[in-house]
Amino acid sequence: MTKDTPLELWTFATPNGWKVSIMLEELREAGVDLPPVEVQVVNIMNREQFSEAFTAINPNQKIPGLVDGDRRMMESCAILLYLAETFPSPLLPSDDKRWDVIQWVFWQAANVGPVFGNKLSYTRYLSELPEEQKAHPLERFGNEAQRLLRVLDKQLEGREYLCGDRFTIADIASFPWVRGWKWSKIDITSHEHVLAWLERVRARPGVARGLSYGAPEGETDQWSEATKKQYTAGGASIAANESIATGP
Ligand SMILES: N[C@@H](CCC(=O)N[C@@H](CS)C(=O)NCC(=O)O)C(=O)O
Repeated sequence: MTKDTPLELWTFATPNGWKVSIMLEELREAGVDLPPVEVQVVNIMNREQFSEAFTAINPNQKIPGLVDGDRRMMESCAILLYLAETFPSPLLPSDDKRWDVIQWVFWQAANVGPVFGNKLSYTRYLSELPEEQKAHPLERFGNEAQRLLRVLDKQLEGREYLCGDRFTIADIASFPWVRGWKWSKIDITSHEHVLAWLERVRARPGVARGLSYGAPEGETDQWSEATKKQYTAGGASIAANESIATGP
């Protein structure tokens, strides 16, 4: 890769997409001289995640994807690690502390993402399903989300950020999912350290710029009713869960 070879970010305005846009902006904040970044919008509401071009980058057909010269990357947390290794900064420490960060990144990927995502799906998108069929998953994912919030709250007690007094990719991984708590109807209001951390992270200029990727003008923190409708309709078709075997 030369420094002028653009990085291509294939993304959409969702929590997993924002992880990477926040990362790019936080790298800039950390003083990293990034190559040019080209953003390719993959409109998942229009099923563009199934296109041939995107599938060649991410065979799992879910945003985000990243292209850096010959390197193609899928999975938001793998992309965070890739960017952190490629462009060294305090976002991933180089000493033993990196293992604290890496384990919290994996914690997000294996727990917060799937659990918050499933809770969101049953809360907002599966309106066709009879209530009695939704009761069990809503209870299961709702309870598990609360357990994860208790873990997060405990970890944040006495710490500014997840792994200490420095903002890292561990914070970037969890923040976009937790901040969407009103949309997923996962009540975070009893978790005081989580609330304070959300505010602290949201106040960072790099985070603010990262969240603006793909968000309609003026809707970074609060979607309009029209945008909510659009996401509800798009989410419903995604949650219908047509398999890779059935194609687009
Ligand atoms: N584990 C993946 C999850 C990616 C993911 O679920 N992306 C969603 C948007 S947040 C998506 O593309 N959904 C479209 C679909 O499921 O068809 C990651 O972290 O990158």
